[in-house]
Amino acid sequence: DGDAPGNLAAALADLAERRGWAGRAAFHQGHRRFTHGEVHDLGARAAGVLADHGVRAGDRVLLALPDGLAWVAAFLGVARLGAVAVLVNPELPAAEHAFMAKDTDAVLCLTGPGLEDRENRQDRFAGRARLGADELLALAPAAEPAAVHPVDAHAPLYVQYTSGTTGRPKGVVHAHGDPKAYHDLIGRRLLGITEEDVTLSVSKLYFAYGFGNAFVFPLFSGSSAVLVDRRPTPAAVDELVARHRVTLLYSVPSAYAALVADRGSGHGDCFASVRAAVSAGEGLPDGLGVRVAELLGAPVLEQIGSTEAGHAFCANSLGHDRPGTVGRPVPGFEVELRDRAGRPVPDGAEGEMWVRGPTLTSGYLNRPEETARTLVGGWLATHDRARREPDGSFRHLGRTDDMEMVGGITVSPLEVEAVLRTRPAVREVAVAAVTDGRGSSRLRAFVVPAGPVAAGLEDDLLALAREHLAAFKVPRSVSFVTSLPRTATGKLRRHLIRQGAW
Ligand code: 3SK
Repeated sequence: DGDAPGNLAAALADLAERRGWAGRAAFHQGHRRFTHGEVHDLGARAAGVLADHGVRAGDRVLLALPDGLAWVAAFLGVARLGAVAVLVNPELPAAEHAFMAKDTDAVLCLTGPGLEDRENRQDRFAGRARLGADELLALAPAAEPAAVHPVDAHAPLYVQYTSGTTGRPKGVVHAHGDPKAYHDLIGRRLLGITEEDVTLSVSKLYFAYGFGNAFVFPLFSGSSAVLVDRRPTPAAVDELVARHRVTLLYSVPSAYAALVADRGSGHGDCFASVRAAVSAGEGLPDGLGVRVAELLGAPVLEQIGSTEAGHAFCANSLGHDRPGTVGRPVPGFEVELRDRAGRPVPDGAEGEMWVRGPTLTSGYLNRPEETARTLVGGWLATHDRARREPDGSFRHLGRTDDMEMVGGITVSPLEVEAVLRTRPAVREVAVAAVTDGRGSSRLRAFVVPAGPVAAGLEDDLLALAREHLAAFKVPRSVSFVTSLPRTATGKLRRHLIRQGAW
C-alpha cells in the first residue's frame, strides 16, 4: 500500500476497491448492514454536502454524533475535504460543547438526534452553524461526490479532547497518516485482524480506543464492526455478540466487571464466536481478567494507550500474553521509565512511562506550554507509572497523580483497592483521601456493590483491610455508591472522588 494517497478517506476507498471489499459488510447498525463500497461512496457524497455548507480544507468540523452511519459518513467526508474532524462525546453538557466549538473555531457542528431539542439550543455550539445527522444522511445520497483534497500524511485529520484524569479538556491533534499505523502495528500485527473478523467495541468512536477498534481496524482490514449509539448494557453485549457472531470484543474493566457480575463463572454460550477480547482504559484486576476469560472462552489481552499516542503503545498480543501486565511496547514504539527528575530508572524499579513512536500527537490545540511539558525531545510523558518485568512486559502501577496523602504519608489507593476487590460483593472500588469537617484527610473507600448491600458489609471490608494492610492504609469508612466517575476510557477521575463531586 506504499503508493496509497496521503488523504485517509481516499486511501481507504482506494484500498477497498483494490482488495475487492466493496460488497463486504463494513458496519452493522440495528438490523442494517452497510458495505465498504457503500460507506466510501456515502463518505464522498457527504463531503459534497459539507462543501455545500461551506466546509473547506483546513476548517474544523465538530462531530457531536452518536456511533452510527452518520458518524462514519461525516468523518470520511471531512477527511476527503482535507478538513479536520473534532470528535466529541455527544452526551456532554452544552457548556462543554460550546467550549470545544470555540476552542477549535469550528465552522460547522454536526449534531445527533436529541441535541437539537435540548435546552440551551442556541448556546450549545457557541452560535456556530449546525447540521443534523438525519439531514446529512438525507442529503448525501443525491449529492455529487466532492473531489479529494490532496494532503500529506502529516496533515491534521482529527482532534480528540482529553481531560486526562484531571484538569480542563485539551484538544489532541492527529494526522492523516496515523490511522494506517494503528492498523499496521496493532490491528494487523498484534491482533491478526482479517476480513472475517467482526468487532464490538464498548468504547465509542469519539474516543481514541473506540476510534481505532471500530473504525480504523475494520476499514483497513476489510472486516466489519457493530455500531451502537449508546454504551451497551451487559444484556445488549450478549445479544449483539450472538447476533453478529462477534470475534473481537474491546471493552474496559468496569464494563467487563458488569458483564461477569451476577453470572458467576463458566463459559457463556453466546460468546462462542469470540476469539479474543481486549481490555484498556485502566488496570484490569487479576481476578477479573480470569473471570472474563472463562466467561468468553477467549484470552483477554490487556493494553495501555493514550489519546496523545493515538492508540495503544504497550500491548499483549495473541503471540505474547502476560496477564497482570499491559504487555510489551507495540512494535515501532519505545517505552522508557523515568524518575521525577526525568532520569531513566534502573531495571526493576518503578518509574513514569515515557513513550516514543510513530503516531504521537503533534501537540495540544492552543496550548503551547502544555505541549512543551508533555512532548519533550520527541518523547511523550504519559503520567502512567510502571515497572518493567524481566521479559520486557510492563506492570502498570497507576497514574503519577494517583497517590493519596493521609497524615503526611503517601498511600497508593491501588494497593488498598486490590485488597477490597477480593470480596465478591465488591463490583468496583475507589479509595481516596477525603477531607473531614475539621480539615484533616482520611481514607474512604467508595464501593459499587455487586448486589444488595448486606448488613455488616462495611465492617467486613474494613476488617479485611486491617488484616492485609498497614494501619495507615486502612480506610476509615466505606460509602456505597451506584457508580464511580470515569473518563470516556474508563479511567477513574480521582480528583472528583476526592471532592465527592459526581
Ligand atoms: O486509555 C487507554 O489505555 C487506551 C488504550 C488503547 C487505545 C487508546 C487508549 C486511550
